[in-house]
Amino acid sequence: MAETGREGERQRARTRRLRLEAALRRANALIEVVDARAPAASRSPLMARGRFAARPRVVVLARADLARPEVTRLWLEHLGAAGTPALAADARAGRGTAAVLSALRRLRPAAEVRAMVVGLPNLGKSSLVNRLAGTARAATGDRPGVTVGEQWVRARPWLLLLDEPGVLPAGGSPLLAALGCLAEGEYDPEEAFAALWSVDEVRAVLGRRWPGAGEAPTAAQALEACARALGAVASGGRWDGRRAARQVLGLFRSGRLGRLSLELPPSGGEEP
Ligand SMILES: Nc1nc2c(ncn2[C@@H]2O[C@H](COP(=O)(O)OP(=O)(O)OP(=O)(O)O)[C@@H](O)[C@H]2O)c(=O)[nH]1
Ligand SMILES: [Mg+2]
Repeated sequence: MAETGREGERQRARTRRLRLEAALRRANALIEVVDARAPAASRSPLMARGRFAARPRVVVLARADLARPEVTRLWLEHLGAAGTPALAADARAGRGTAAVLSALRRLRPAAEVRAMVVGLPNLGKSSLVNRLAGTARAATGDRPGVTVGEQWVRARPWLLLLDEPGVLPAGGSPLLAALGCLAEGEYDPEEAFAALWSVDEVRAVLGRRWPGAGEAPTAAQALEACARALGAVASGGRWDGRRAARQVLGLFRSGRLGRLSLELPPSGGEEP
């Protein structure tokens, strides 16, 4: 049974890859969208593969309003030093999107740019398409899986954008779940909490907010401290870890824990 599930997942991943590769033939550029809070972990593994790796691109660090500006700056320097035009954007407020347009124009100054927008689910790809086009043509929503089919949007006389559904690496990961890339029911909230808690800066923020959550020796004990502070109690008076984890994840995703970056760029000059 488990084997069948894994086989099914492999098949679906293959189908998605083939569909994206087919779409790529009609595009001459990529807008690679990553999460500014974790630009390496949220990078689609597909982007390092042959056909995708060779395509001229602009990397957009999306949801930059939720990341620490000084860390985002380090990422932009790191990616820029590796030769990739990289920009930070907040597609909800429209910040940074004019610079994305200029970078796209510079990719192919004399030709029509047909840019495919790719990245993990729920990072704000469709919101970015709408901002670049100055319309609300692409459907957006506060959960992964809103875009279901591909859609070309004319953004400028010289620019066509291809909005694509988000593609997750097989199996996802607790960190990607914490970032909001996995649908409810497809991940364990307590594991996603543990992934967040393992980041020093997040631990410090949690500890300042809820006594015991920062210095607890394990993620489970930290979660218990959060559950007590949040009043997340299940029937029988036991603390409710799942509920507390969901609440903390919600606070993190909406920025109510403050601006947080989960990764620093590597010190060398290579791409993430
Ligand atoms: N804080 C913040 N939220 C954003 C930003 N861009 C988009 N969002 C929100 O993130 C959610 C997902 O946005 P979408 O544009 O639908 O994301 P997507 O990548 O197209 O998602 P899928 O189509 O499901 O893969 C929405 O609730 C947006 O309002 C941003 O820069 N900052
Ligand atoms: Mg979308």
